[in-house]
Amino acid sequence: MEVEGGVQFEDYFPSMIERLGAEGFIVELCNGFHLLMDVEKGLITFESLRRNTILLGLQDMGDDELVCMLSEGDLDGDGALNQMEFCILMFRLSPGLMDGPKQWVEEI
Ligand SMILES: [Ca+2]
Repeated sequence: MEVEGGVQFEDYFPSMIERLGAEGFIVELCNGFHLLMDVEKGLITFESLRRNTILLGLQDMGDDELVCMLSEGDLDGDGALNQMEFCILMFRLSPGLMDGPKQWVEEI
């Protein structure tokens, strides 16, 4: 996943979907997950997120925002994001990107 410094999600994702198509976008999301995750746990934790946000050009995000992002995306309440939770969160952070994000979420 290549991100220029300071690019925001809302600017970045629509053009990415346009370029890659929905399927390619999902592949990129999975790549993003692997960039951000804690390798030993296979999950995105606060620590792994904080360590790796710079890779996504999100180094300006504060701890509060990271905590918020984690709690927003954490569906099973274990305090970390697994791959599915991360993908769902990314879709939710990108409102109006696709016609059927909910449908897609139900399929996985
Ligand atoms: Ca979780």
